[in-house]
Parts: sequence; C-alpha cells; structure tokens
Amino acid sequence: MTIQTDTPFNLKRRDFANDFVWGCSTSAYQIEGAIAEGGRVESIWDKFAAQPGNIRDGSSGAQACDHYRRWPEDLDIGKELGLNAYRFSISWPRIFSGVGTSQNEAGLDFYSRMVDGMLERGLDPWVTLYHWDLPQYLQEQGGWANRATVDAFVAFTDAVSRRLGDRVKNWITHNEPWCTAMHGNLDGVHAPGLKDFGTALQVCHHVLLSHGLSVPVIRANVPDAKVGIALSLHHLRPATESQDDIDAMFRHDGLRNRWFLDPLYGRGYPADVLQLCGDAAPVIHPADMDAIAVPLDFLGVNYYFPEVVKNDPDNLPLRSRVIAFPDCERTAFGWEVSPEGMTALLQRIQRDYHPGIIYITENGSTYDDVVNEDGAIDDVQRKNYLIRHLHAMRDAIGHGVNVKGYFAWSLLDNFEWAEGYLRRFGLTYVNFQTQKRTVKLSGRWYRDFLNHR
Ligand code: IFM
Repeated sequence: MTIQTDTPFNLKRRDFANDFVWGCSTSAYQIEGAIAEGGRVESIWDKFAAQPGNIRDGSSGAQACDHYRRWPEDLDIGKELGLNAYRFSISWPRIFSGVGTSQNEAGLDFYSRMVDGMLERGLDPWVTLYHWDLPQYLQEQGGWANRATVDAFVAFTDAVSRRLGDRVKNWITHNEPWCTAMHGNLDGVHAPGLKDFGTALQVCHHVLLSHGLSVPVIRANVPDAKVGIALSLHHLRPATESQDDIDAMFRHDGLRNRWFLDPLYGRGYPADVLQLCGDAAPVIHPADMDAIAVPLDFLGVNYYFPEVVKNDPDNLPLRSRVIAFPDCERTAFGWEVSPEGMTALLQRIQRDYHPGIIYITENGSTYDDVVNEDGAIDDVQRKNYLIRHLHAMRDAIGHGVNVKGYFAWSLLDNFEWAEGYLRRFGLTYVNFQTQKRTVKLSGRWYRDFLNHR
C-alpha cells in the first residue's frame, strides 16, 4: 500500500528549540569517489564491490558523487537548504596506508579544507570516524575480528581528532555497529562479505571496544568535544499478541537493540542473548565492558523502519523471524513507513536508558525518483516521509524525550552499498552520468521549513 496524498505544511521550525541542530548526513565511501587519489589505499568496499554479484548493478563507489572534487558545490547546497550542521565521515584509507605508518597529510588536508568550507558556510561539522570503509590491509589481518584493529582505530581517531579538533566539536565514533558486524560478517551482504555468527559477534565486540577506547582520546585532544555513537535502532512489534511472538520479539530485540544499548549504558551484554549465542559468544577481556560503558555526551539514533517479529523455533539462535507485515505503507526498499514507530522508539530509549541528549543522526527514505520534462524531481513521497518523521520527533519531544537535533539521510543521492545506485535517498538528485545536482521537492520543502522563522 502506498499513500500518495500530500501532507499539509503544518509544522514550523519554531516548534523546535532555537538551538536545535538541523542537518543532513553523508558518508565518505558513498559520495567521495576518487578512490586512488591523495594517497588513499584500498578499502574493504573497493574489494567487495569488485567481486561480481556483490553489488546489484555491478557498480562501486569509485566515482560516486565525485564529492572529493565537488565538495564546495555540495556544501553550497547544504547552505542553500538552510542547514546549521553537516554530518560526514572520514575515509580511514585516506589517513593511514598501513599499520604503524605515519599519517597521510594529504588525506587530513582534504578533510581540513572541507571543515573550513563548512564553517565558512555556517555548517557545524559533525564527524563520524567509521562509516564502514575499513582499510583492506586491516581486513587481511582479520579486520574487526582481530583485536589489533581496535588499536589501529584508536590511532586513527587520535590522528583525526588532533588535526580537526580545533574546529570540529561534535564526534561520532561509529555509524551503525549492527550493520558493520551483521551485514559484513553474518549475512555477508556488505563488505567483507563473511557469513559466520561467531565472527560477527567478535566484530561487534571489537567495534564497541574501539568506540569506548576512542572516546577518552577524542576528549584529550578536544577538551570541549561532544562525543557519541550512532546506532541503527528499531521499534519492534510482535506478529500477533501470542505470548510466543511476544517472547520472540524480546529475543530479537536482544540482538537488534539491547546488544548495543545495554553495554553502552553499563549493563554488559544481555544475559538472555549471551546464553542463546552459546559458543559464538565473543571473547571479552576483563576491562572491556567498563571501557565500552564510557559516559557519552549524546546518543545518535538512526531510525528508518520498525520490524514485526514472529516466533520461529527453527531459526536459530534467536528462534525468531522478522516478517513482512501485510498491507502497510512501504518505501521502494520495502521498508515499512512508520513515523509512530520513531516516537515509540525514542520514548523507549529515554525510559530504558536515560541517554541524556539524543540526536536523530539519520532518517530518510528511498523512492523511485522521476525527472520531469522541466528537470524537476517532485518526490512527494519522500517529502511526506520527512514531514511525518519530523512530526513524530516533535511528538517524542512533547513526551519528554530530549531530542536536540535531526540529520536527514541524505544530502545527496549516493552509492547505496549492495544496492549500488539503484536506491536514491537524497534530498538532492544526482545525475551520475553528468554529476549534475538538482534539489528535489523534499529538499525544497526542508529548505522552506528551515527558512521559515
Ligand atoms: O545509506 C545508508 C547509510 O550508509 C547507513 N544508514 C542507512 C542508510 C540507508 O540504507
């Protein structure tokens, strides 16, 4: 079911606090291109995308949005939209070309120039350190499953925060560790393409540990830093009201949400899930859990869709299964559209974890855009998705959740991982042949909303 109706413009910027952060998010591999320039070395995504069958349209991020060269134009779009913040990620393979090598000044200079460009345009820079593009040389030594990668990440964090910390005050260590671990190492649809539950859980643990050990490094280099992590979190519903489905939903929640939130907020890994994991449980050193539970300045929530969970005794280890709920509104990706799921999720996080400050660090939708004869893209559905989720966020704030900012995913159409260029999430349309940018109706709506005071 697709709802085509337009949504009335009854939401105002002044419904939110004056100091509310309004931004867009991007990530390095998805937009930069220029994979062999400025001393950049191979990333796991270069290698993964080169293997036939891994990316649906056979593409890669080799060119993407050519943002490496076109970033001034892209930041101009951010300014034109009226954003006051811009979230981007650092490509680790641009910064270190090997373990123990000296940092690559050309890579750091690139980001330093871009940060200056943001500040010149009134965009507060929000750095994400890891958005999935691990250097391939680290994968060859086991990647995130190897504890040594944690040390390498801390060194990377140190180099970047020393260089940019005089101007960048908002830091996100990792984007969506669930995806890093599970898509990369369990279902294998993301780089490095492995399929092993034990590896996925070990990866997960090392990613969280690298987060915990990096936070004090950022704070030492940037005394006024605000540091957090961005998690992909889901509101869950049981397929039926049966106790079996409710229990299955709880187990699914254990790996989807609690596996990250519990250790970050000092409770360790959920005991019920650890028990179900059996031998696949990660190796944990004595001080690890304390390191992971380092207090944060904020929690980044990436919200896209809810999940409906059914009991499935055959589907080990969690004995649960996500089902496609019938007759619901979906994006072109098949993701259920549920703004009320966002409100419920935010309330649940607030109630169960008291994270202090929350930022929506990603939220967005993909639809099949049509370019009109006059070149305009009237993406009514994406615009409505955006408006309805802003309403949902406002509802959550009304219920006492301390949300202080919102970043739309994404500023630009980009390389959508295993889907290649088949899925467009941008508020700005990118013609990947000509690299022409056109702000879509959704982006124009966001601009009007942000400029209406
Ligand atoms: O494109 C991704 C992004 O890299 C991480 N969060 C979800 C987005 C849409 O799938």
